[in-house]
Amino acid sequence: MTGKFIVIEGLEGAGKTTAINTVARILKQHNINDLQFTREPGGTPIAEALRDIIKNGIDDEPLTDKAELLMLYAARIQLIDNVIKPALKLGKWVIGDRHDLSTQAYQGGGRQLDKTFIEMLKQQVLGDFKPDLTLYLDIDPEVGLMRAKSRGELDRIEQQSLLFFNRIRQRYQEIAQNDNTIITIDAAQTIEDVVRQIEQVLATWLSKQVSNV
Ligand code: T5A
Repeated sequence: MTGKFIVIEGLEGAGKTTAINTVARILKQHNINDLQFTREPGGTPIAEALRDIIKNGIDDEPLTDKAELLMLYAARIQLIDNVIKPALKLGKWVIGDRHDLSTQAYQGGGRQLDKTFIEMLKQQVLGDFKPDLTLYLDIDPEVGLMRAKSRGELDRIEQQSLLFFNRIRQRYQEIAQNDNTIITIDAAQTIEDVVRQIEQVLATWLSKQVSNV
């Protein structure tokens, strides 16, 4: 039996780390122990090198929006082909810290890159590969960035304007509304309530997977 691919999405400081730990704990409670964790961009040596460039740039050279987009897809396909697909084939369950939805939201919504161009790249690079389930942690960017800031310096993307992050949130919400593999979690709640909501949502989803077998 092949594994499943579950992705956690959301703005900076939405609480993805807590959500990932919660998902892993619940899967283990359901005797799903063979887990593979990934993060994007990153997760292979080449993808991690690209992550560093995407997050920090190199010297003062401006990184164009299109180059950023292409690097994200280069990193993603390295991860999918070398880590995610082999893991799923072995029956492992993969828990992803971000995936393609981030590109739709950040590069599509935030950077306002052409939708047709992104869609064409997505089709060429990913084909019909997509997560089985995405938990989208919805947070007001002002709250999320404040949480992220409290941990230290902000990177190249985190230094963008609030308007940029509001556009990202709007795109996340639009896509989530129209895709029934994406479940929205209210990330403005206390950590305990976020954990409880994820527990409920995942238990329901898992019971449907069992009844579909
Ligand atoms: N990117 C990525 C793109 O532009 N396009 C893409 O296609 C992809 C894949 C990745 C950057 O790349 C961009 C998006 C990002 O800018 P990253 O370092 O992985 O960089 O950034 P994030 O994924 O945003 O990581 P963060 O660590 O900033 O966000 P998290 O993981 O959501 O935050 P987390 O869980 O560490 O929580 C932050 C703090 O808030 C507290 C936590 O304890 C922690 O201190 N917290 C709460 N506090 C109160 N109430 C709650 N409910 C809380 N939940 C967490």
